[in-house]
Amino acid sequence: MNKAIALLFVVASAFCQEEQYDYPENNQNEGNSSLAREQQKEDAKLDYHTFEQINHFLLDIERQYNETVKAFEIGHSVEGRPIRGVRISSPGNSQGSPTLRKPAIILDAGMHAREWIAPVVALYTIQQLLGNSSNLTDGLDWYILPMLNPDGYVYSMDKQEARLWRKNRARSYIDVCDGVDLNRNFGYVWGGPGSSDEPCSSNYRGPYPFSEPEAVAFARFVLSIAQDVKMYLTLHSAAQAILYPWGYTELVPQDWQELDALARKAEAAMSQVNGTRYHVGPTTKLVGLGAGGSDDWAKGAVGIKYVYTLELPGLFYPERGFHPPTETLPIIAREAFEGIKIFAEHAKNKRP
Ligand code: 0X9
Ligand code: ZN
Repeated sequence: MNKAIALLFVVASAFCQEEQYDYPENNQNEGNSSLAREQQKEDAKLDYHTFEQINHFLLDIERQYNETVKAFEIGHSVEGRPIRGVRISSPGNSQGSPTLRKPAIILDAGMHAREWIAPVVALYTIQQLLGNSSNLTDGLDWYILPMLNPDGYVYSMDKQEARLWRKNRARSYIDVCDGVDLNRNFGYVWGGPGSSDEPCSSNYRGPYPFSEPEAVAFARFVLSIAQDVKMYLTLHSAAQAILYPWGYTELVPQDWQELDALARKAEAAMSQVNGTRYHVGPTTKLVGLGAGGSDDWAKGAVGIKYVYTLELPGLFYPERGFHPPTETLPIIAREAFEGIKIFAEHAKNKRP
């Protein structure tokens, strides 16, 4: 385990000391309504997905909800896999007319290969948004990209020795080590502290900013819709925390109090599900420095005000930090979705 990751584990497990992750047999907040029972049945089916399943899901959901969902492709990975997303937008949306444009929110996952829980939550979010009871798509356009690093993900699923792979699969022809950490490759204060110039490091930032096609594809996509985007949420694991910028410095942005207040509101809602508490704070304070992240770039370079990295849990089960047992997935997903709802409500009120 490299030093940065080891530190993350030490720091995060220190934070998590008095926080037991209790998986309940019956969630008391659910009540007994038939809707809740239906939801519980659906949730019980949650499982990890292969890359093919994720793609299949996106295309399938587009077919099923063709009024609301549009699948799109932002580019390809090093090994040529498509990087896809869906736009979820209630009918009546009005591309084109500036007066009718809606605010937008971007949610991504899968930038780090081994963090398998993140795409599970992204797909769960899509399902919930399309469910009967959601009005979160009225007045808000969603762009959800569940798998930004398909090569790394496939590699981490292919063989047991690669289970903890984090980076993409860029080939190094000079060195012995492959892969770039996509969350150190973004071009805002690229090369700063908490990123490595050593190809064998799991925090290797790449040879230059935006050297990786996955990061370029995502950045171009964000820029193409930037004027509508009010919020960017990026799903990672497993520090059980809501992080806001900066990751490149110990300083905080001038509007940090607004970011902090909203994150605490989201965390309060998340903790209602099952009592799980998430840490809230600036990246550097909670998990240490890490320059070149997509979050810093989204805020610093693109100017999106509300930017959060949601670190899902995993450390409550230390030997399987990146692989929470399947039966805990419904709770993790529900907790995350409660937070995402709070964030989205806030984004909705921000006009483009
Ligand atoms: O280090 C990271 O990239 C993220 N933690 S993880 O354990 N999922 O790898 C945190 C990202 C926070 N943001 C920045 N460092 N910019
Ligand atoms: Zn991560």
